[in-house]
Amino acid sequence: GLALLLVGPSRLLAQLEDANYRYYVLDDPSIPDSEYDRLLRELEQLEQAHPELASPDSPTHRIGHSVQTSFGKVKHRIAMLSLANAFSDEEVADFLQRIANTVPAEQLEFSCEPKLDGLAISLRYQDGRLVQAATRGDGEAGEDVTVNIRTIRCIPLKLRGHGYPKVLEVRGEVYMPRQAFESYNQRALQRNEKTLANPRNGAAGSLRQLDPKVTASRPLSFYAYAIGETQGMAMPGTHSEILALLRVWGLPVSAEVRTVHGLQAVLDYYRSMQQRRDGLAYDIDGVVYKLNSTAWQDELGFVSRAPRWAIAHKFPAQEQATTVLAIDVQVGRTGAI
Ligand code: D41
Repeated sequence: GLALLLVGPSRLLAQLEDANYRYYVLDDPSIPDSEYDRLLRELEQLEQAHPELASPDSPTHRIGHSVQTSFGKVKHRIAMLSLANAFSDEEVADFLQRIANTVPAEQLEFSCEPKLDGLAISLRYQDGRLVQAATRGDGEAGEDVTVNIRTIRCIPLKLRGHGYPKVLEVRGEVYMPRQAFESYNQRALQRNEKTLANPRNGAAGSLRQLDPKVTASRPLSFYAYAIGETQGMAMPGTHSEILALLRVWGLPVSAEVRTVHGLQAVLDYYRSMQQRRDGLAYDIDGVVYKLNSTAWQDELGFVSRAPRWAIAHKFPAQEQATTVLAIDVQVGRTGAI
């Protein structure tokens, strides 16, 4: 009996973590949602009966109880840089040319990624456990949104496996998938609640909630796109290998990431993402090119808080300012305007 109890929660926990990984990171679900919910309820019951066996990293502990009065401040150990923008092929060509002045031609390899329209955050893992999550803020310091971030189901509370560094900071974007945004607003309308203006505002507003229960009710998601501080392990020498490792450790990375060589190839990536834009599950406002070699990244450094080795190639804006020319008011049969 005792042996079963000891094994019970940790086996269930492993099953739930595995199901989560297959669903959110590999995009290849292993069990139906109903089975996941059944396992979660089983774990809940076991933990209620034997609280001493419950792990703080259990999926039953994603939502904390405390409502905060404000967010603490977090100084980033490594600044979160901003991204320079390119609005045309010529500006991208200039960006590559500047790099080519320093970097040999055969090293002009770029990791290309969609540029998600969300909110940049930094996750800090210590010994594989999520200990802190902070917004980007001004890049030097942000706000402590740990309790809110913990409610996002695709963000692992514990890293997978054993090969991760003692300290690992993961940078990425919190976003609201388009379909989830639509469903959320439909429900809000039915209940006479406030709707969200757009997925980006939805993501930002949801993380700014002082009550984690409110954040938990918002359909948020996350993609990792960089690392910050690491301790206790040498990281690979290319950005694409780093992303691949983050994925192994259980972090969601966009399936659209590609490694390509040279100007023509990055522009081809831009065109193909532009074509596929409407079919993606999330809003993007462009793509990002990052020089793949971290040694050459370090060599290039940064100017005015933006790395010289990365650039955002923006799509033409879809939202435009406009002028209302006239409003025609009609009076209905019942007198309603
Ligand atoms: O998808 C994004 N919004 C995105 C943002 C991305 N895919 N990559 C990014 N990479 C960086 C560097 C190169 C500085 C690590 C970023 C951002 N930065 C970024 N997000 C907000 C400010 C900067």
